[in-house]
Amino acid sequence: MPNSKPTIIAITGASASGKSLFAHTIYEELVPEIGEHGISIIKEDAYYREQSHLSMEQRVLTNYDHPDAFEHTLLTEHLKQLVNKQPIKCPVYCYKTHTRTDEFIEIQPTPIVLVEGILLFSNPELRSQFDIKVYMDTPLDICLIRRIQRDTIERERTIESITQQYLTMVRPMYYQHIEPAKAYADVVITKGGKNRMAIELLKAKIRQLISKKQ
Ligand code: UZR
Ligand code: MG
Repeated sequence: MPNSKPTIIAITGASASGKSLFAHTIYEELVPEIGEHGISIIKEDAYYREQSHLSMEQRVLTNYDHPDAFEHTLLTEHLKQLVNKQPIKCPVYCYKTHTRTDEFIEIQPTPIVLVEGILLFSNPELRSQFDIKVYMDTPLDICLIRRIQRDTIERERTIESITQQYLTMVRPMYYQHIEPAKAYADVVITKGGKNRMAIELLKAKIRQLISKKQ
C-alpha cells in the first residue's frame, strides 16, 4: 500500500438522487473489512464558497446548483494533495447560514477516496482527478420527493422555499449542468442509493483495488 497511488471515486447525480446514501453505505460496509485508514468520503458540498462577506438576503439569492457556487479549484487541489499522500483541511459548510463555519476537518490520505456531489463533472480539471466516475440516474420526480422530505427536516426549509428554489434553480441547472455530465460517467446507476447490486459491485471493485495495492 505505501507505494501505490490512492484511487479517487466520484459519485455524482441530481440533488437528492441518493449520492450520500450510496457513498455512506459503501463506506460503512467496507470499514469493518479495510479499516478507517482504508477509505474516506469527501462531500463537494463542503466546498461551497465562503459567503460571510454577503448579507443573509444576498446569500439566499445565490444559485447553489450552478458550478460557480463551488470552489472547485480548492477541491481539485485537495484531491491532488491526497493523491500525494498529504492530509487535507476540509472546510465545513453550514446550510442554515449559507456559508462556511470557522471549523475544518482534517482528512488523512487513504487508498480509496469517495467524493460525492452534484457538479463533480462540470470542471475539466476536477473531472480529470477521478479514476472511477459514477452517475446516480434517479428519476427527477423521486429526487424531488426525497428533497422535500429531507430539506423540511434536515435543512429546516418550508415547502414554499423548496418549491421556489426547485423551479428557479434546481430543475433548470439539472438539465443544463448535471444531466449532460452523465456522458462522462463510467458507470450509471439506476434505482437510487439503495441499489444493492450496484453497492456490491462497487465494493467488489474496491476490494480488488485494495488487494492490488498491498
Ligand atoms: P445535495 N443548497 C442550499 O439549499 N443552500 C445552501 O446554502 C447550499 C446548497 C442546496 C443546493 C443544491 N440548492 O441543490 C443542494 N439549492 O444543496 C445540493 N437550491 O446538495 O446534493 O446534498 O442535495
Ligand atoms: Mg447529499
